[in-house]
Amino acid sequence: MKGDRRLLGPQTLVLQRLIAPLRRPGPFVVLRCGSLWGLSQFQLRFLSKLPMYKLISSKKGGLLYIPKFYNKEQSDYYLDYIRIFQNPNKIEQKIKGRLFPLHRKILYYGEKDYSYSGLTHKATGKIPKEFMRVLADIKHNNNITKLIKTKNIDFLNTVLINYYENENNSLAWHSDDEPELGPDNEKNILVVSLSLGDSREFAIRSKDNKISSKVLLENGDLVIMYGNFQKEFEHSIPKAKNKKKLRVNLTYRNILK
Ligand SMILES: O=C(O)CCC(=O)C(=O)O
Repeated sequence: MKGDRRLLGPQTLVLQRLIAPLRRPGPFVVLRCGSLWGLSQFQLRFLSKLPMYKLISSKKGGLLYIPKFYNKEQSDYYLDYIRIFQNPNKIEQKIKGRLFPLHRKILYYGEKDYSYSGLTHKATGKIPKEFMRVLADIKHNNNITKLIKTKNIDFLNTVLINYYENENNSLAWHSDDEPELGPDNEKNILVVSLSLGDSREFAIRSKDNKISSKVLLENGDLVIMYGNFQKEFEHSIPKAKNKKKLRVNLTYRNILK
């Protein structure tokens, strides 16, 4: 299975290196979902068609990785729609009072302003219905909602669309932990992230010991960060060493104020 191969190569070893030191304070493990959850044969059969991995997991939160949440046809269709009908903006970021061009283009839809790392995206209104589709598809997948312990994810009210046009476009280390993500933002932030187009590495690093690891995100892969993940970890999209074509990432969050 393709999803398995991506985790069973050197990346698994790297992930285990990340996970191992974290085991001491808490039970962080790489789980192949289905193996430890006492699921019925029927559920296991379904899960084997849609493998999911808790790459980082504790009672308080984690990172769920679902390779091929959308198949190639669905993902290509979505990417074509975004390429043809959406117009991303070149953004400038203020660092120490000076403006610098951001290493990627961005488009934002949401009911509230969203500010981070010296830039602000202005509210536009509700997420357009073509982008609500992803949330509806997650909501109808009981296996996912059970694992992230959130039945209803309609409360996510913004989508940030990142365009990585080539290998030089990147996203620096950060956590999604801004105050507008909620009063509970140390313990409970849900971020849903869909990848379309070319593959890119998604890097994760522990804030505590700075040990890092990577997982390759491909066309149609879904990542869900939940609970206290943002408190404990940072993530980034590093520049790629080899040539890359367009990758578009849709990231859904709940902005409160
Ligand atoms: O492109 C990605 O996969 C990550 C996006 C992300 O981390 C963000 O928008 O904060």
